[in-house]
Amino acid sequence: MASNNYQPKPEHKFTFGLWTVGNRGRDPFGDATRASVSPVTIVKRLSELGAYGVNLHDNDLVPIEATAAERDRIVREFKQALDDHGMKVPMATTNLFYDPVFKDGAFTSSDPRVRLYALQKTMRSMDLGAELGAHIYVFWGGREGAEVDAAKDPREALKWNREAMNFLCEYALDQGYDYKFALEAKPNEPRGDIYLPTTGAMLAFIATLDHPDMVGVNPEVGHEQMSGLNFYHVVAQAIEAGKLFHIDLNDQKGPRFDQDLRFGSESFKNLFFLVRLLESAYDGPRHFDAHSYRSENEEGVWEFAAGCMRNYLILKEKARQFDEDREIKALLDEIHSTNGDHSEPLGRYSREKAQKLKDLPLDRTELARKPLP
Ligand code: GLT
Ligand code: MN
Ligand code: MN
Repeated sequence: MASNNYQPKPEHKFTFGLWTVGNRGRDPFGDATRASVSPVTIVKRLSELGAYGVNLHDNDLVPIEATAAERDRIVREFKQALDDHGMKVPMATTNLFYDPVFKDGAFTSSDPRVRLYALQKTMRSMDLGAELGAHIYVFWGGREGAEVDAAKDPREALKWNREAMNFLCEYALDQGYDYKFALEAKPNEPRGDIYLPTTGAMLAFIATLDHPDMVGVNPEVGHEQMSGLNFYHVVAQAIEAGKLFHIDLNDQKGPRFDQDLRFGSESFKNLFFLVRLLESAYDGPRHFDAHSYRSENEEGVWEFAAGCMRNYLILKEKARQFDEDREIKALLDEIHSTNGDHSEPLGRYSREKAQKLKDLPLDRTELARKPLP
């Protein structure tokens, strides 16, 4: 039955970053266009909209210069708000890009002391995330890159990055934290080029780590589209590899700067297939890393957040209709039909099988004649 009720509910597992709904509309060319919203208010407003939880960087909640006592008070009040509104923090991450100390990277800075500071900051932030109940830890290395390739050998940078990931996996295990790490790729911005620019590159990197099972990916719609890729295919590969640990949903107008647009505002067809895939093969949070437009005032931020969830639910409903449509089913059956001939899986190689296959009468002209609907 078609549903006109696209009301989000916690069971849909929709989440937002404190940095997304808290975004004040700043961009490289212009200052903030609205006031900041406190994390406690964000928790309250998002729960009223039907969200499941909020995600955060360490410094979205605790200012970088806060004393230990201030930190404890902020965290206590925030936990109270989570309890009061039945909201979760499924994912946490570290801000390794805002402070000037990270101007040449965090885990890949040329300065070993900066690399150590990045590790120290991440361990403390992992403690915070664990305290808030997070089980997914995201790494977005926005500053891990270069403008000037003469200054740093990318092979060195990769080694430093790997050392950091291995160390932090051990730290999580040692502390008994139940974290899965999710690596988020982006091809550029804020760096001229960011190392490990795509989710595919991340998957190859993960295979070289000491604890590959603990580490997966956090693909973002806009970031892969910046590289001109088909996001649906990117996510399908991550799922097939058992590596989709988190996902950042938004939208983007083609390969240009990172736009973080409202989910489902541009790429209808690609996101339709994405939602259809997620609904059948992904159980984790649906995180919106989308920023309301700087022309919005504070009320507009909540309308924007509601719009992201609504668009997801509309696409989910369309996916259901697609899967139940008898005409579509018949077409798919026709495409996949082989009259039963040779439809068994290829299976493992054997010399006999290879010989049999070489002798098989396959008429390419006749095969090419089969029309596809
Ligand atoms: C930053 C970035 C996002 C990342 C966040 C996690 S921070 O806003 O643009 O894509 O997901 O660090
Ligand atoms: Mn993101
Ligand atoms: Mn983005």
